[in-house]
Amino acid sequence: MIHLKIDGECVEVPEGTTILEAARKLNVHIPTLCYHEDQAVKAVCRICVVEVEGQRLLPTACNTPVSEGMVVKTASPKVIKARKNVMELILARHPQDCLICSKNGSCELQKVAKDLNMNQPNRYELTLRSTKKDESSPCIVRDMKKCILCGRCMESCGKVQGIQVMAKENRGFHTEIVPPYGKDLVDTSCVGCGQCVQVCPVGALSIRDNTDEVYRQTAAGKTMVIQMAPSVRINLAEALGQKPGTVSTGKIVHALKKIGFYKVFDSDFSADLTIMEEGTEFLKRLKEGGTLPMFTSCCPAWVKYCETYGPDLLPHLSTAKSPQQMFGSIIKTYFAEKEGLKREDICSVSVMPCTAKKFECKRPEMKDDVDIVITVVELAKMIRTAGIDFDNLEDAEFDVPFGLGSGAAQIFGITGGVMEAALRTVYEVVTGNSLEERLEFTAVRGFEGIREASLQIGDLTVKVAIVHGLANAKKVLELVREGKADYHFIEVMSCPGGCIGGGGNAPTTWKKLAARRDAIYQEDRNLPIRKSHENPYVQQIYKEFLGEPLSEKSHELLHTHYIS
Ligand code: HC0
Ligand code: SF4
Ligand code: SF4
Repeated sequence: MIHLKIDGECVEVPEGTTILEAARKLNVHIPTLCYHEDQAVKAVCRICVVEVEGQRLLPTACNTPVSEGMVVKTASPKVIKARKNVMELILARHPQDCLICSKNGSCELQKVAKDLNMNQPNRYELTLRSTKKDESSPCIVRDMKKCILCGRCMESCGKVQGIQVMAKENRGFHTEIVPPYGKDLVDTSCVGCGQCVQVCPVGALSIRDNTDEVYRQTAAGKTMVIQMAPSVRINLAEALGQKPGTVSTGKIVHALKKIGFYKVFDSDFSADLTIMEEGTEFLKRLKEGGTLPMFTSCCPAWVKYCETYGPDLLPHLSTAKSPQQMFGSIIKTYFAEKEGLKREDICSVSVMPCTAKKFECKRPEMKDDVDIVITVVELAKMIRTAGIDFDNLEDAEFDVPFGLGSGAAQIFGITGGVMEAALRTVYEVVTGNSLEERLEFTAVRGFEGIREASLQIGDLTVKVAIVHGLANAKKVLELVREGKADYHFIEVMSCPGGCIGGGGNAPTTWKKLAARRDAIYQEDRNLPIRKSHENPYVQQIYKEFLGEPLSEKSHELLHTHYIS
């Protein structure tokens, strides 16, 4: 163990600990910008400089290991002067339009500047990068004038997703982080997952904002209908400042009503519908010798990835649409008919933890089933704009008949959840036995990037794999290609942790993901119905409208095809 003093306080830490980590142990705050707790240390921004007794130069706390007897000052006049100088240099290349920036209020640069009390005019002339704003993607907006070159986005896209859409180009003063050959984002292999947005400390990468469209359609007199994804109830309160894992289902429903939605429905309903279709498709493939392993198809970033990097493997993808799109189809047909409305009278909105869902709803084969997707972050902004006192809002109930989902649907939002939901139903359908207290398939749970499990279902040993993060998916695709993956069923979600870690949420860390995970599993346990096939409204819609899973009508409305 190493003993040192930070700002006069003694601390004992293991060898190899950095000054930053040791300071955090003492709750001493050292500002950071390029540093991110889940990423490799980069030490490029230099805002975390500290003073170490006996050293003339100021080391960066994020990458300097502690040593025995070290005496550190984290906020001496010399340190503050140096940090202000670093900040002046950053601000000399950063637009000062904070009031109209998407990151206003949650910008890490803004916070560090405020904490540093930058109260003097900048000594350096403002010289912005000349890059144009890239609004080509339906999911993400790039405004590289605001980039501070921290490199976090490159690590998320490259290491977590294995895609590397953006890279550093040019040198020194002219350095930029850009897609290859000056391409617009929409012309690259970007899958729209938003993981780069998640880690961007400033407004250089932001979620495409579709909130104005919601206001426009409401003002135009459309019948506004919204569906809420499983993770939204877990993550929305956090985006409004509550602690991670604060569930606020009823308050969100109430807020959406106040904002002007005629019907507020639950995507958990259509997640149950997905299990009926996807589970039946899986059993059909098993029985009839169809293409296996079957891949889940509810994550649009994964679907796009598969289309781009594994076109030879597209027959493995389930043809089931995602719950978002299944719901869209039902709203514009069955619901419209019941309400005596034409499809064009309805504006079908969804609130999702996901940026890629904005792209999914625009795929031509999805028609206009879902007109607008807003993310958790956008809904949080709408709630603030409407002046709603969210914390003190009474709970309200979802509308019927699409306001009821099972616990199985609820866990769709976490990695392994779609698989677990499918297994609950497939097990009971195949064996005819009730799962009772063995309902929780803990073998498919966890945060390891690739997990596998074998389960006995009747006479069959079903082998499944669960993958999150596309860099992991890449490895599994390779195994399938080489014929080395003896799985029957593979779940892939692009975002670390699944949708609870989606790009449309407030910034995520593994620590926050653990709290969101505990909340989502608790929600499952709280629900009276925990298996998709037991959802009475799902049973009713098959009886009244769809017939049975994989019927002609189901194929027409609930299934899709892929484009290589
Ligand atoms: Fe997900 Fe979904 S669970 S993708 O992870 O399948 O976005 O939360 O809404 O569609 O239901 C996201 C979350 C959804 C869909 C569902 C699935
Ligand atoms: Fe990469 Fe995803 Fe960002 Fe696209 S959205 S650049 S794929 S991290
Ligand atoms: Fe969207 Fe979920 Fe896929 Fe992430 S894992 S891209 S949030 S559907």
